[in-house]
Amino acid sequence: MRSVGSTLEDFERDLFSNLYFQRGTTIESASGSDGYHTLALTVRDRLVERYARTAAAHYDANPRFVYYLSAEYLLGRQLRQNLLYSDTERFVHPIAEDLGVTLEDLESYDVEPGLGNGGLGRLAACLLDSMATLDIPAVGYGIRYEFGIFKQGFRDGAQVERPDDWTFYGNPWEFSAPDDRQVIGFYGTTARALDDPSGLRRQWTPGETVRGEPSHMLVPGYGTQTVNIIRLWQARASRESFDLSRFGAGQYKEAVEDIVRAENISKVLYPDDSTEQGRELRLKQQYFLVACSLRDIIRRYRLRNSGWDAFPAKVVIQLNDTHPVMAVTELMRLLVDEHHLDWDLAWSITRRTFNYTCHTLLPEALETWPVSLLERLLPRHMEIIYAINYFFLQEVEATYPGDADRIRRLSIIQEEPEKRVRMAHLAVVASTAVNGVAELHTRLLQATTLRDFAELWPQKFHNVTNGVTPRRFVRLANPRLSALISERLGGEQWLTDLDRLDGLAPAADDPAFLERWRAAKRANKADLAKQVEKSTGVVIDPDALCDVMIKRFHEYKRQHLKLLHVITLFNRIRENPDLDLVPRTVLFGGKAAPGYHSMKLLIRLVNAVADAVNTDPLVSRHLKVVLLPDYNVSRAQVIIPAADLSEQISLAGKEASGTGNMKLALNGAVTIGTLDGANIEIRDRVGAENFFLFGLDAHEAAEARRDYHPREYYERDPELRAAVDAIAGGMFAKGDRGLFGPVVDAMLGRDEYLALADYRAYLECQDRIEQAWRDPDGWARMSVLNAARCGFFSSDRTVRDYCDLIWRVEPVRVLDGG
Ligand code: 26M
Repeated sequence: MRSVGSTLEDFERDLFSNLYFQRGTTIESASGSDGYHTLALTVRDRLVERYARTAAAHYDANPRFVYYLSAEYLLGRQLRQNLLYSDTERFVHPIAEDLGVTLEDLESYDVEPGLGNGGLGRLAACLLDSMATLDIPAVGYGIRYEFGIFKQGFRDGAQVERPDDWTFYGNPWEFSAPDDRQVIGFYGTTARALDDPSGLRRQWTPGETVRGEPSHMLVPGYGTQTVNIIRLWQARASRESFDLSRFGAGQYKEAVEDIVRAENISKVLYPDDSTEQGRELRLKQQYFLVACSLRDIIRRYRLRNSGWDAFPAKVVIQLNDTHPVMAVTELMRLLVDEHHLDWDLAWSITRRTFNYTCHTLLPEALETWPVSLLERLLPRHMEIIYAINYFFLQEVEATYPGDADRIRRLSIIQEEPEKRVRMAHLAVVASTAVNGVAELHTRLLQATTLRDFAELWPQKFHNVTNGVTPRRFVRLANPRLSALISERLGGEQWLTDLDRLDGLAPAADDPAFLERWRAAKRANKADLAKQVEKSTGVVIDPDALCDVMIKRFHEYKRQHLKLLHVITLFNRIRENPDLDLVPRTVLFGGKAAPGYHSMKLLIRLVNAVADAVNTDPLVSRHLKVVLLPDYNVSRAQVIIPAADLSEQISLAGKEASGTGNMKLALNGAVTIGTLDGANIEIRDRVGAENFFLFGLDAHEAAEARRDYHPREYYERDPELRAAVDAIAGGMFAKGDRGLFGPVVDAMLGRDEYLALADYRAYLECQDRIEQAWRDPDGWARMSVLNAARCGFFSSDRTVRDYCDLIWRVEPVRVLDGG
């Protein structure tokens, strides 16, 4: 194996070699982009060598592999991460200095692959990072969308979406692997396999075929030699698709029709989050992902194994929500139809291979697909679903004889108002283990959404509380705090053993330490202030309380409750300009799905309120409001280290877990939150005295919703009334009472997520926060204790839980190359 060498001289030599031979340019004529690509390739070379050793070690050990199937990944930028993981950042500074550039300049060319929407996609990336760090043999499979999550801009305060052409300048981090391409089918017909007496084996003749071309990106572990990969599929037309005769006849559009149709499959990420949107192309994407991935998994299995008996011992597949659940029917089809396994054996293998993670409780987010669509698009898979359901319901009938209602509730097929396939039911039936993503979420899943399944198979259900990688979200995002932590703890072991953060707890009573902790936060806030001014023109004060709400815009997350607080502060200051208020910057970040009209209107209102606040000379002395455009992983890495206050104010029982809550607490932000998702577990650990709790709990919220009249809250609370009236009266719309009418109507009409019921408790809690902020040492103490006690929320712990409870995989150590 070729060694790249580990010295500064080696690095410098390869840098110049890559500039010349890979970029084809010279130091005299190189552009900034050339510089970036050259550095990226040189760093990548260091990881390639580790990857080669990892692949060899995995081949030798023939271990059980985790295959993580996810329609989304939000990996974040790669350059800084890979410099850190390959321990080469120290080489870059002297070389860059010689050449008169900075690492910051070069990093500005590093594009983040936005191949996901939000929490679910970022969780996938954190788990991959931790699996590599823990030496777990794993491959992530996904789709190489040509366009990722849209770029968000504002025009007159309204969200405008621009395409994310993330590969425009090339992606130096990926390798294409055309030899591993796959061909998969859609549409067509099925027929009986003549030599199969059971009738369960059938023959599918697809009406259309599409090629899947894989590329992979390296997923290095931190502090270890393991480098795993994430394999992404791009759709290409099969080779015969170009119609030369039509082209010759001048029918240019028709000549390429089939190519365009095939390549549209991986064209764009669906920018929805927590809503199920039944679109044929989305289902095609899902099947494309799993059909290509399963063939690849089987190809890999066969490199070292023969027969099928050992398959579940060597392969464990984790379904990231229901998006990849067609993998279940595809594996059954491959085993039964193509490899002629008997149905029962195939089903036993399938059930022992799959596991399913559920990420929601919202009924509107539970995927279902019309039977009519599946019959047309994937006719054989629909037959297989019927057969799986038939045998499953026989099992149910045997357990609960004559309980027709239960059979109807459990069935994979929903009958009314039209026949649809319930993807979550299929996932549960076909999986060994089903998990929720926080304790409350798992409990509510068992008590509500999946209750009948939890009764039938209680031992299938597990909790695996989410986590986040401390490498990206503390070490890379917050180098100042990281240096302080390492100094105090006497080393960097905390980065791979995050429970060690509890060693900071005594420092919470050390005034000199608190001073330095505050100084790090202050410097991070100054960095953020520069970014905010650059992208919005708004000047913010780094000494003000930095109050942060960063997450997708969704009604259940209740950005509008935060806005009612802001408007109330606005009203209070205008009524009493001498009010002794704590200076505060309220920072929002987040995108709304392009079709989610109520949330796009709310974004417009946030921008309008921000404008009113920031341009009012009296108000803006105390308060600034900013909605930072185009929130993404890179922006998160700037905002999170600067946050003093973390807003986690979803209606209790609605947020499955949240992960931003963990990132913020680990960076010393204090949480104001409801008893929802992982907030509960954060509070249990940091202590009630270091967490600002308010509002209804999940049980109270469910009760209150039965007979709820938001108007009563509006009428009884003058400050609430004034805030709502300010919106209704057109104060933020130049007097136009119509513009934000729908926002007001939603609040006073149904108020689906009980914002008005929680308003007073929320405001009182914010008043307590102001009191706490006035005691700088007391606040810093809370801040330190939040970080010190959140080691549990490392995604390393999450992956260990998956390994112990679900995957039963062992690490494979990769030896150092020398
Ligand atoms: C579905 C159909 C069509 C198009 C898109 C979708 C879809 C995409 C993403 C639906 C939901 C999606 O994501 C849900 C999600 O992000 N859930 C979040 O998962 C996090 C990780 O477990 C949790 O922390 C969050 O609480 C949860 O909201």
